[in-house]
Amino acid sequence: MDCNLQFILGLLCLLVVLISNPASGFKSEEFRKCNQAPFCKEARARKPGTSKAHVSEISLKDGSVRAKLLSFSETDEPAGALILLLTVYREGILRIRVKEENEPPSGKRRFEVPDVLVTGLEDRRLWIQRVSTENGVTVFYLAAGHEVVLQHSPFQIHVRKGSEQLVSFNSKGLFHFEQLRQKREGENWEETFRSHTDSRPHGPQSVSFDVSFHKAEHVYGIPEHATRLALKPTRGTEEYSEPYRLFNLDVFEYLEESPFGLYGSIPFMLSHNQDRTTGFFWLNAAEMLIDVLAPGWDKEVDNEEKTAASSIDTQWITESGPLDAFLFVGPTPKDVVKQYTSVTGTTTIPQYFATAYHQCRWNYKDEADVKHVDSKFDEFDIPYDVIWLDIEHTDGKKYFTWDPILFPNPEEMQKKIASKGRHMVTIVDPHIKRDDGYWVHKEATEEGYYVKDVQGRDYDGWCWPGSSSYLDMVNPAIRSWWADKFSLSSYKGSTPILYIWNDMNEPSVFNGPEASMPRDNLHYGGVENRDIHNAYGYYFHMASAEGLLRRGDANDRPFVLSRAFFAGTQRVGPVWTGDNTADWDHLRASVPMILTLGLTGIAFTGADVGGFFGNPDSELLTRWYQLGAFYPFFRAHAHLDTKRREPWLFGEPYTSLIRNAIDTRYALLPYYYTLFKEASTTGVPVMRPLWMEFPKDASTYAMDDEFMVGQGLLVRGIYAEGISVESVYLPGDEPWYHFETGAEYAGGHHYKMPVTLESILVFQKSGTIIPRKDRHRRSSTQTEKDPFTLVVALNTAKQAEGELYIDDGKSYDFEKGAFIHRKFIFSKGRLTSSSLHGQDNSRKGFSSSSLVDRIIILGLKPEESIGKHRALVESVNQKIDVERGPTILRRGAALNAVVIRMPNVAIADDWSIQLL
Ligand code: NBV
Repeated sequence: MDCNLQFILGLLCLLVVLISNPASGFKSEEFRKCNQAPFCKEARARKPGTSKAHVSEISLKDGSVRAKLLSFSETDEPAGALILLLTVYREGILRIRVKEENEPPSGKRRFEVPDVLVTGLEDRRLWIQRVSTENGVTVFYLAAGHEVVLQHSPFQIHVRKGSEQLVSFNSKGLFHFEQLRQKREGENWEETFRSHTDSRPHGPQSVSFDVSFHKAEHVYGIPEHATRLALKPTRGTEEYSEPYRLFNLDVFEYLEESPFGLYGSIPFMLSHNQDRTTGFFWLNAAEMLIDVLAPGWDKEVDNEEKTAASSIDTQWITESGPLDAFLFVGPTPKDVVKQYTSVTGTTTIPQYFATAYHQCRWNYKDEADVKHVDSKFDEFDIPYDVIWLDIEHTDGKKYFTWDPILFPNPEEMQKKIASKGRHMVTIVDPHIKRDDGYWVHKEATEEGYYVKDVQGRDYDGWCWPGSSSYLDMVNPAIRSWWADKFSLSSYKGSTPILYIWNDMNEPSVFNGPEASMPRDNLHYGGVENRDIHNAYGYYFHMASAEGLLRRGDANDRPFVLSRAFFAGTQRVGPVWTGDNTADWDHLRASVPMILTLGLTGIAFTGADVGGFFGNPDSELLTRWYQLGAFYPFFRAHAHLDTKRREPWLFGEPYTSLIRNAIDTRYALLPYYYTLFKEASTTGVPVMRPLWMEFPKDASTYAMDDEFMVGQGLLVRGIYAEGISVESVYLPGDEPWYHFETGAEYAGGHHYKMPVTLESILVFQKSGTIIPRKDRHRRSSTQTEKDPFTLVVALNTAKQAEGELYIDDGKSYDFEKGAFIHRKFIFSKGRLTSSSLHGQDNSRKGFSSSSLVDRIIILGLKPEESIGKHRALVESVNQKIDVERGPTILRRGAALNAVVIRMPNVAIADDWSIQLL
């Protein structure tokens, strides 16, 4: 296309964005509130106890409890019966399903989102053998002493252990199920919001109910919102007046504190108290609103249903879709995430390089710019692994192309990046430019691959390229076709070190309702966007990742970052928290946002370091790097209009401080990778709220200014300017060691600690062993053969343990056993390394030549008899010297550290070292 025309189109496009999003920031009136959506308004207005649903004809069918659910509301006209199905899965999982018994008159069935539940889930089903029915309740066994109590009239479900109720469904009587029905004479189902009319051809079909978490102190989860970790009530208090909204949207300049729905949705909530964590997941991809009801919210209702002050009641409302929910009994926080991820999958283990530092900007202008940035990292001795290209690298926003003037030799450019062990990422968005000369558009049009508008035409919306259409990713055949677009032969100019970034996949449509796709748009099988909306981005992400998998020999783990997400996204790739702002509040908000994503299954996440909109000053940028270095996904990014802010541009001391922050991450990569391995097998996130590690400590339940990385590190960010003293809480009854200095602090105390610009507050928990690689390199790939440092932090019993997981960092060979998994135990003055590989220790051809060249032991006091002079490497019967006393730990002076240098034991071997 002619360059001028392209420029004018680009300008036009920007104009559209600016008109809909003037620079003044977040515009709440652009988003539909609960009282502007009749289904939500009505559900919220319902009084407790209104639902008169009752169950009858309870039977056991194929190992599930089946019952009829009748006359669910006094006010509703009689409709056909509903069918209730209760199913039990291993490890304490109850599934609750409610469906229309008969085919709805229109023939439309509620859309059940495929591809979210893991394959093999049915194999973990437990056959319900027996139910006992007495006094209007049916009881059956769930797991580990838990029972399910189905009350017949009014219909309620409770999960209890002994006499203690844990979670209840419909105990407040808010259950409401609008059955699909024929349109009545003269009835108008259309709904208008701002300038958009939704034809709603299938009419009202909303579902809502209440869930009570008994004795819960707090509830958590249901991303994505920029809110605190412990969810604040949305009714019965002044603070929030809107429910938490789950509706994937591209929200311009989102506020750092609001229940408005952002880019992704996971309808999974956790509750926690000292003895119990539970969870509730509703598999439904339609718009969902969730109210957290403050104690006493129902006080105006004078009946026995009143909320016990000790429970947290929640109301769940969707516009459409099925009632298919899962209840998890815990009892611990880790059990609940394990249970949830046993249903929706765990985070796939990323390639090693992807856990390192990423350098992004909208946009690195051209090949010379990429070369310049890459070389500056080397000049300033700052490691980085990936350089990213945003939308401007393409030829007129046609994805899979390169701007011929700015990026004439993309393969050459990537080769240079690859020569330093680095990688590149390009952006591929879902809006396809409606340009007859663009092969993707041509094929998609010919094949009929686009999402249709309500009239059945290819939907035409406005986005970066101008007039655009959107691929119907719900269709597996279209996903497969899309995946092939990533082959090296199809994606010209791509090389095997090129990975992908999916943005705008909510999807974002500049001129659509709420800047997204109309709800009555049609997908594969006649499914309305209304029913699939929150999963659209997930399908797009899935198809892109499949493309990377197919492109080579299918043994290269894909890396595709996505902005939109849904339950199950963790199996596909990482997400980030979208367009934050370069201010202190957004820095602070990044922590609860990432923690929430981790709790709801997505372990590989981060926020734009530096803040996307606006210009951070040097202090904010430094603090952001210091915090971001501990995010599971560590990427700096910035808006097109911002000033350049690569780490060397702020001068000293900032460049050095940022380098130190990035170095810290590189040193900790072995630890992070081991945590990703854990997340991929257990679902337990890399970055964890304190209460996940200290579930009994009530003072941690609402804390989200500090967090844990694995079991070993506690991080407390600095979220304000000019701080010289900061408070930090160190939980538990065992000591902690300052990460920089090794200084010891007793657990179970709040401290006021001096801070300088040098670092944020980080501590290693006693009783842990953390593996590191401290050598300075250009990129993570270059550290492969480097020796390890083990930091042994002793508890009061003078013991510690830790793990290390290594594989080739790239392929799927680990699935065949090609990995090293070590367990380190320090006890009675002896450090041992043994294999956790299982019975077969052959490692299937994978080995590592790396040695351990330094062991740092924290917590041995001078008066202790061992570790004074020597250590014995038992396998080779060799004595080596031990250093004691102040030594350099990282940058500070290490107190009480005992250092064993060059024990020269191999990381892959069994060995033991005895302090003498
Ligand atoms: O592609 C441009 C940006 C991107 O840099 C950012 O990370 C995304 O979240 N994109 C949004 C679209 C423009 C936002 C104003």
